[in-house]
Amino acid sequence: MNKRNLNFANKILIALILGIVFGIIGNVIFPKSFNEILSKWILTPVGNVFLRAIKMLVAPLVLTSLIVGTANIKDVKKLGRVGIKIFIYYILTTTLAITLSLIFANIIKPGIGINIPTPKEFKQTETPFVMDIFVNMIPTNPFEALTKGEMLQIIVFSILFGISLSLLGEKGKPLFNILNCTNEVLLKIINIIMQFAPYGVFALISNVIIFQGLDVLLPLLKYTLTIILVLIIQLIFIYGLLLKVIGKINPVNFYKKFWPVMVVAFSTSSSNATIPVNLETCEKKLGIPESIASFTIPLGATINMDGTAIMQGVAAIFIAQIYGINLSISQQLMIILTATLSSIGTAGVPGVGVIMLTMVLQSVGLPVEGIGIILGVDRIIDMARTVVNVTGDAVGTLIVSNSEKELNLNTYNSISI
Ligand code: DAS
Repeated sequence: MNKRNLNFANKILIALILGIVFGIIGNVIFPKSFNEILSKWILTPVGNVFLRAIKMLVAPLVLTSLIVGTANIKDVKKLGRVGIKIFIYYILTTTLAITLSLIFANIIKPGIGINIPTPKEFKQTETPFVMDIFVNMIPTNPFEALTKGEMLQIIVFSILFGISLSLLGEKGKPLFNILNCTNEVLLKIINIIMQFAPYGVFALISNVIIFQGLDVLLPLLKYTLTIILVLIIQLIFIYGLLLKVIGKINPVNFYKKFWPVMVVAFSTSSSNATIPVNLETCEKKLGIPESIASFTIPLGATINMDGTAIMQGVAAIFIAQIYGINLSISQQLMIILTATLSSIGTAGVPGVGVIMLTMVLQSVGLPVEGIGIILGVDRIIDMARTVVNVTGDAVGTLIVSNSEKELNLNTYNSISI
């Protein structure tokens, strides 16, 4: 287990438990008037400061990580077929993952059972005509899109900017390095903000339980189990089927050899930290050529996050349900679009997925405050979804390698694990 990460996960868990206990005590023992003062003067401000700090980063983080992420695809030109194939695989599997998550979240309805009043300043936006969604994705002024937090416009501009930057080749290197460094700075800021997550989690969860009582725990458990269920389906059923039917290889060999990589992903909650062991397993145990793995594994760790997309899909439906908001089909299609695109911009480090969730919620006009309810359990879910993120990268690499007749099937089928 990654010691530092484990300590942080423990702190979040302790904050969650203490927040629940304190909330129950407040709900059962404290007089309502005292709870209102406590909430108004301490819990709400502390929770909102933490949420605002997260929201502060979304627009610049999406901008820089999408530009850097797409500019990294410069090798597509060099790698031709492999780059195009792996990119199509990324988009298809992430879209499938999020669609699965929406289907299960709509069937299980984890957020039904409590009705939390929407925040005072929240106003539900009407559903735009579906074609307007696509037209409005094109920003007339990218700076205005940034200041207004128009996430889809920021995404479109960032992807165009990143591809153009990569086409500049060496000339674009200085700007790429500046943006890459800016992205690193933003991730460092996230790291600092997440150090305060235990306080934010305590304030946010106790603030809900003090007024809602224990009713909120069951939906939170259903939320967590819904995500775990879809993650398992994606990990075993979807990837197993893709390896068997598309990759035309025996999936059992893959899982037998890949499970140590899953353990590293689970304990670090970081796709980036898992890259070395993922690369070594792909090349030494799965028979993938270094020329392909060295391109697709780091790229996948940056722009391919099926597990994160699953969390974002379930979270969006859960948050709509707890606030009693009905999402139309076009809004749910919008979730698929923004979560698929946001997974390109999600860096492979702990906890970034929930920050990008802000963007998905904003794109369909859901209260971002809902993140405060799920934040307490997000650390545990992050460990599980990172396993799916890295496994999806390796499955795509295997399928593409075999389609290029470059997979060493003797190594892949050898029993040594
Ligand atoms: N934990 C991140 C990863 O490394 C993704 C996330 O936060 O959702 O894959």
